[in-house]
Amino acid sequence: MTDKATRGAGDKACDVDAIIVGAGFGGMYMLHKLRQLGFRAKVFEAGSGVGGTWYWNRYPGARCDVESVQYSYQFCDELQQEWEWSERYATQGEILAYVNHVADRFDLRRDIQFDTRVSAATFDEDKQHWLVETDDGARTTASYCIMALGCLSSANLPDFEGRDNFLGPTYHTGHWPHEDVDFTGMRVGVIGTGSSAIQSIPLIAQQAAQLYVFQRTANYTIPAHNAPLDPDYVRAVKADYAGMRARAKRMPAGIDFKPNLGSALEVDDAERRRQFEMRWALGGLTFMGAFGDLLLDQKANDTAAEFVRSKIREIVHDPEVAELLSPHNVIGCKRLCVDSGYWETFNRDNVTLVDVSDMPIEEITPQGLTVAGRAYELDAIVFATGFDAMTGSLLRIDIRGVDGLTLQQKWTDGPRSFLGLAVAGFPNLFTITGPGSPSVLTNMLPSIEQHVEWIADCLCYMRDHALGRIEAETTAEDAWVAHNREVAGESLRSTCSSWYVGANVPGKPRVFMPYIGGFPPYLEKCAQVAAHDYEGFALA
Ligand code: N01
Repeated sequence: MTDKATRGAGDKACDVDAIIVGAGFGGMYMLHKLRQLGFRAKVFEAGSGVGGTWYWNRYPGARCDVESVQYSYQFCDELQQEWEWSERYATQGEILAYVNHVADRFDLRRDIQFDTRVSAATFDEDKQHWLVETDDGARTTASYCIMALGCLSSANLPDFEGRDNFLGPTYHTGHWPHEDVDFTGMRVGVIGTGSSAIQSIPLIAQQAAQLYVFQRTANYTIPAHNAPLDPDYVRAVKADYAGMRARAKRMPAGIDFKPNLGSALEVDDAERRRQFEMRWALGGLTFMGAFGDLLLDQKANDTAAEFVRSKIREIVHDPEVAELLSPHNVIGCKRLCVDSGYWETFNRDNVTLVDVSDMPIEEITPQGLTVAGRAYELDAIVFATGFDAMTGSLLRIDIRGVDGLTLQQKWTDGPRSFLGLAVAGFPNLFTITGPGSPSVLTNMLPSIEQHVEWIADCLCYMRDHALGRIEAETTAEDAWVAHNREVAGESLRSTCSSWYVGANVPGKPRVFMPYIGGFPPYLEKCAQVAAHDYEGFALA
């Protein structure tokens, strides 16, 4: 046992006070914050560079669907003043340049061990610390273990019959090569029509001789209307960055914009159309802010869905293709996509939409793939098939808590956590934007920063009070899980087969994973827990 005098300050017998897993936005800021507070911290990162999701997702057209001036750190005003975003929606390359700038500016790399994957993390009850094993065979001990794995970082590669038989190159959008991929003159197949596909298809279509898009479920997407940023707008944002950040924190998704809170059903057709046209012209995710009840009332939702279908019919010349592209599920239930020229791409002569909704892809062959007995000859295949979201990256690490309980065992029926920050049975373990927190339903950056700051405050509290162990109480966890389930049930978002509920991964338990109660009440709850001496946690 660690003696009381050394506890809380971080057990000096440990290699470090905190191990952070992942060097994306979460891990980078966590490292910076803990170092500032005098903790010894070390990051393990599987990639060769910083950036997490933006390090891996290099497919053509990859950009953020949250505006660049908001999808950025706010913890350092000098940083947000000095960095210049060039476009309304930043490209993957620009975001990667930004995270590299941050890593340099705060000298983060010296405490990040790249090209190192964490394979196991075990809580040692005698010593009250974590033992973390990495794929280089090393074992590192720490008082705290902080998982900063990202919500969408474990690729979902469906087990298609014959998948490995294909003779040409295959790509997954979430693990795109670092060197340029040139599809010029090729027959390319893209499997999937989620955000990654919707962003990459228009660009792949410009290169490929022939592009086949294999669509299982038609998806909703809103034009980005991306453009270079107006310097006057940037000046205005920078003059009141604090104001924008504060307004964002009062919004359910942590994004500063002006929603219309009225009902879609209480206005006449002309006014409803006017509101949708206005949001369509603005572009992007805030389309769902056209009315306050779009995700609460099926009839209200139907009006938005029909509006988008009418746009598809306007844009896509071939009525049969337009119909096939038209989704008929709840708009906004799966995450809304944001595109640049997606629907228009289906007017190109070299693009063919293949419906695999009723008749799935039968087999991948050496020359391509077959659907409904028809062979599609391909030179390259792009799997835009998404992620084992929110839990995938945590569960592929062998995490063992009290009494040897594994996280896999604990989460057999789906993830359970207190606030998406901690799990009962796993003391001194924190999850940045873990399941049960708003995370993917918000702008990830403020959500990440809030978690990092909450964890950092918690570790300071532990140090100040000479405490060495913090563990979520089962009762607090149960209550939070029940609350999550209740608020999810109030939203149409929980009603469809999305990755939010794990439906895209065969065998995954169906649980609505992110917290849907909104960013402001979540912030309040986290602050309240901390203010009441970490109510809901057992401290020792
Ligand atoms: O993945 P997805 P994604 N046969 O799961 C299809 C974020 N993101 O990488 O809908 C045939 O959405 C699947 O079909 P279905 C964002 O949060 C953000 O595109 O399950 N098809 C679907 O069409 C996003 O939501 C940005 O029927 C199969 C597609 O593959 C999240 O990442 C950009 C199949 C997967 O879509 C995931 O997006 C990109 C099968 N066996 C991503 N299995 C930004 O803009 C799966 N599919 C910030």
